[in-house]
Amino acid sequence: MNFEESPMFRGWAAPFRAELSSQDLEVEGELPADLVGSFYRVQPDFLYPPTHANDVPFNGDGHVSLFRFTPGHVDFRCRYVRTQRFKAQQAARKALFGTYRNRFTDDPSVEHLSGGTANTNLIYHAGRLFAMKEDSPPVQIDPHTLETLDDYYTFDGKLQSLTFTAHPKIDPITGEMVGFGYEARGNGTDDVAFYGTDASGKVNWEAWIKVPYVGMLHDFALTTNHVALLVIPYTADLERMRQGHIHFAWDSSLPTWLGVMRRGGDGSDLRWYKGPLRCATHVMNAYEVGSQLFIDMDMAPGSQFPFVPSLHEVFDPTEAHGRITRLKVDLAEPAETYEMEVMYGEVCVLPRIDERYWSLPYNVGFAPVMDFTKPLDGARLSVTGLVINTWARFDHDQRKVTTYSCDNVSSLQECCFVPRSRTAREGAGYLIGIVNRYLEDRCDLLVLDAEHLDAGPLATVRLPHRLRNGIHTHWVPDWVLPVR
Ligand code: V55
Ligand code: FE
Repeated sequence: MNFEESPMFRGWAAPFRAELSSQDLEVEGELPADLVGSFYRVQPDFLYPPTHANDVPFNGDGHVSLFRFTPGHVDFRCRYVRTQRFKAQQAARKALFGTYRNRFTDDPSVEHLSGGTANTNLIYHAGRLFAMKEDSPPVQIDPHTLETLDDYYTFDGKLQSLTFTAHPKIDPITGEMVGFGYEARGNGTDDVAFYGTDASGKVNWEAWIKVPYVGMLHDFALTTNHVALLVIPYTADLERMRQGHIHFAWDSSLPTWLGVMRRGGDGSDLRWYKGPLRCATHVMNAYEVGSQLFIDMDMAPGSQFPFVPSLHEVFDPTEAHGRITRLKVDLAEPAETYEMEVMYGEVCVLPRIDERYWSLPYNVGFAPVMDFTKPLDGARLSVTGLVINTWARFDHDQRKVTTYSCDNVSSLQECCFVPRSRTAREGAGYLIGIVNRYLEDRCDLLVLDAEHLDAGPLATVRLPHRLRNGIHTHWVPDWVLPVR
């Protein structure tokens, strides 16, 4: 196919395909003097058009942007990640990998290569920056140049899992990074492997478990002493893959399962709590108080990805509306189900926090919101059918919501919280992220005061071109990675 054939890959959604460097982006307003560090983001960006008409945006090649903030200046660069897939296709000058995470549809010449696209998220830990896709090991890239350093990073050979999540978390107390791989012994397998690495990047924990059914495990919950996973019914079935379908199908006949186990253990204490059919991909944060575990996720009644086939019904956009929901279990009780509380009415995706509070009791969250009370313009229709026009801050102690909304010919991408300093109180700092300017075919980067979202941007950093809708973003402060 060519890009024009699918609304998922044409117009605003067309691949960007270029690699650029720009010094001193234009700035309107005032850049805060203490906003110093590196803002990373990644977008899926097909270098060559998909080989299969059923392919999905999640299968694009990882294309990373860096906005480097020094006092008074923002410098930009963007580069493709040189994954094994990217290098093979670049050399062949065409696509060799088939549809989304389906190795049966690949050209036989790439059988021995990793299909990872590194297109989902980035994290900086122990002096290394990783670009990640949940179907493969992390890819290590240079935090200054974005050059690819290791296209298959296995933590010194210790990563036995064939996969590693795009959502590892760093324990702010111990400095450990904890993550996991699902379908860890290959596509369709029910094995999950957890890994911890210490503050120096050495593996210090590995535990293998089995899941009740093979579903998408996009994110996980980390608390001081536990990890938790929610199995949702984007199911992976080798038979369907053999027939040429993408990796997942939404199976609304299945329940969700919340698995909870101790960190550092061998997995034998794993308990499964059943819940109703839900779609929930991202964890805002999780924490424990005594024997109680709290896990905050954006949760929807039905499938949230229209491009993933549903087995039993047609996709319903209203069923895709996710709301921040607190899942609760008390490990001292013999319960077989988890409890749920919908915390806010706002329809949101991609929740974030002040990550100095990862795994700990916390009060402040952020998320892009679809505010249906604001006028929506057709120009802003995203590929998921959801139009993000608002960034919200959630103060859990008062259940208070504060928002910033863009104009009705723009839309917002993921937001990212930047603490004002190493020791600033929770939620004191900036909220930054990309805004799509549809009428100008351009993007800006917005900088807001995270405690005064309703006051509008402090600074608008102008890009001379558009970027695609990205997936996730990651801020690395100057005190972690010096940029001055
Ligand atoms: C997600 C994103 C992916 C993926 C699976 O929920 C799940 C987000 C960008 O790729 O492959
Ligand atoms: Fe994600």
